[in-house]
Amino acid sequence: MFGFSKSTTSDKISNQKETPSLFGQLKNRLTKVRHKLSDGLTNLLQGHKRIDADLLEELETLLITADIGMETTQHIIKDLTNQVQRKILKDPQALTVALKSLLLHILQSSNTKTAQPVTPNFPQVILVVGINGAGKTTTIGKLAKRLQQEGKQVMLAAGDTFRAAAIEQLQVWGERNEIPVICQHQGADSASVIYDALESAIAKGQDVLIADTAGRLHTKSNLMAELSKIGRVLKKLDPDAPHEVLLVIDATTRQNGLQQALEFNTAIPLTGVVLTKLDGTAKGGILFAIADRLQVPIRFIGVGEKLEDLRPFEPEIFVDAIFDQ
Ligand SMILES: Nc1nc2c(ncn2[C@@H]2O[C@H](COP(=O)(O)OP(=O)(O)OP(=O)(O)O)[C@@H](O)[C@H]2O)c(=O)[nH]1
Ligand SMILES: [Mg+2]
Repeated sequence: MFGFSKSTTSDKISNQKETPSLFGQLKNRLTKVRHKLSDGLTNLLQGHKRIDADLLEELETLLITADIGMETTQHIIKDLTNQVQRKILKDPQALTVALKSLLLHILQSSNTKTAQPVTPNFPQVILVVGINGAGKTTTIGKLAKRLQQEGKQVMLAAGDTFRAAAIEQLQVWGERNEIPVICQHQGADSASVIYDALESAIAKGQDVLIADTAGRLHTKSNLMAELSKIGRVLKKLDPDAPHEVLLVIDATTRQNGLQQALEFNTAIPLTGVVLTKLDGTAKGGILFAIADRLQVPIRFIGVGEKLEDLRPFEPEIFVDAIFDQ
């Protein structure tokens, strides 16, 4: 049993350093991301003897096609141009180092800690939101297991009352892993299910409550309003809840992911992002666009369907894994 105490300020979602072998695995899983950014940059540099307007323009195109997004790309190019003008950045080879450092800075500057419950013995409430099929329920399963392995008492709220199968999916998973799941019938009010779950989690002295929600399109205002309601209702029991609002984004959705993040953030302020399916065809740039535009930390990345494939996000390891040759 871990010496976990509710009065400590330690993160309940821990961000432990990953081992070197995991770095290797991460590198392999991020093949597509690496191909686009790192190999793309190497190819680009081979064609240029010095840093000029052409090179910077080609770099701009590369970053945009890697899904980094127009605004973030422009910030990066502006900064690099400035370094060239001030003669800090002289040769093309140094460009990789400068770019890596700018990308890392974007990820680090948005990297805040997870909020903890203020009221003693109250659970940390993690609300998980996102569009259909992004990987919310899978992420909850992986996260719950991870927290359980750290010695925490975890409870789940089956807040996706839209799909009947969603409630059962969570119930079956909960039974198998001995994690209690609070649910009602299909069609029940999601906010009421999550409210009941928090009441129960408080009564039972749970450490963490993770609430699932139905997948919804960020463009549907009535569905987005439901999320605001969940936030309001939780505050009746704990004014600080939810402590963490995690937006799960499928990394293969490309630039649309940024739009999703902006809309969800308006409905309920996000405190973190989980980027799933980075092992697929994703180019990964969206991660930088979200961190830069929203100033919200990436908490976890999904690089596969197995339990261990949900990794706490470490900016340095991630950037190194992308650029390591
Ligand atoms: N390759 C890969 N697949 C993933 C990852 N995360 C989730 N998936 C898969 O994505 C699919 C959808 O996952 P769910 O967790 O059901 O998604 P959801 O957001 O809960 O979906 P709805 O409840 O329908 O909105 C499943 O087949 C998962 O196995 C990942 O990091 N990599
Ligand atoms: Mg789901």
